[in-house]
Amino acid sequence: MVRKYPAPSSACIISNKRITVFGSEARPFDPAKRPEGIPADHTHQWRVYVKGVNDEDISYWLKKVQFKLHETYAQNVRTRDQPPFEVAETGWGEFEIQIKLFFVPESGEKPQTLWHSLKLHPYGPDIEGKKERRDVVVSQNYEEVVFNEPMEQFYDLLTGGSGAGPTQKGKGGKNVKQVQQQVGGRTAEIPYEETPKNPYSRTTEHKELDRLREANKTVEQMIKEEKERLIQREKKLAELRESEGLPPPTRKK
Ligand code: SLL
Repeated sequence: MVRKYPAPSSACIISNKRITVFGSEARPFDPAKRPEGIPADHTHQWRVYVKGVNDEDISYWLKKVQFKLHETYAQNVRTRDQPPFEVAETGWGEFEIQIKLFFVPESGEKPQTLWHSLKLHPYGPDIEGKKERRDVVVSQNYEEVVFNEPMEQFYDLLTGGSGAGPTQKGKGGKNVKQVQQQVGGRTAEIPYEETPKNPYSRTTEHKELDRLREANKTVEQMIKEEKERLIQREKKLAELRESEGLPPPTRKK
């Protein structure tokens, strides 16, 4: 029988989170230095990857990654069962890449699917400059993986333990504090500060949250501006219609 820990209360659930970084890097070929053997219609080289924050090792909980490329690629499902979890390719077009994460069996977790939009062409500010310099086009995201009810062995893996995990007999209801005491101060909670062995900490988590909040603000600002533009356009449209003697536009419900 597989013994599980009592489900932690929601206040303690952060103990079981891990972050992955996934994304792509692409660069157009220099026409003067095209590598040999690349199909003539291929314009870019690129790679898609899954890795840890600050390149930390994640193979103790991530077992394998399956990348599903566009059907125009031969053998479009590419599996990597050890780091680096990445696929390097060349091509001509952008597409959605399905990334399936498979966890170590001890985790008891089902595979998790992510999607990544492969970006070949520069975006954001100074597109022309980026094209001219043939800058690398990076598109990167973060995904939080939550291990809901880590089993004993896996708890040890997550906490870097030696297998001397809690030994209390079954019976749910023990709170997490007790579990922590029984493992001699080791904890599955995220430490406050990073250490060389564990670059993921609450500090990095907070930094990441700050970054997300900033990104959110930018998006909200963009939406606001877009709404204002829309209002202006509607006004203009109403004016034009009026000058043509047409009735004012009716709003779609
Ligand atoms: C597009 N919907 O039309 C996308 C599809 C597919 C890109 C992009 C394949 C290279 C090869 C390749 O670059 N596919 O021929 O092996 O933009």
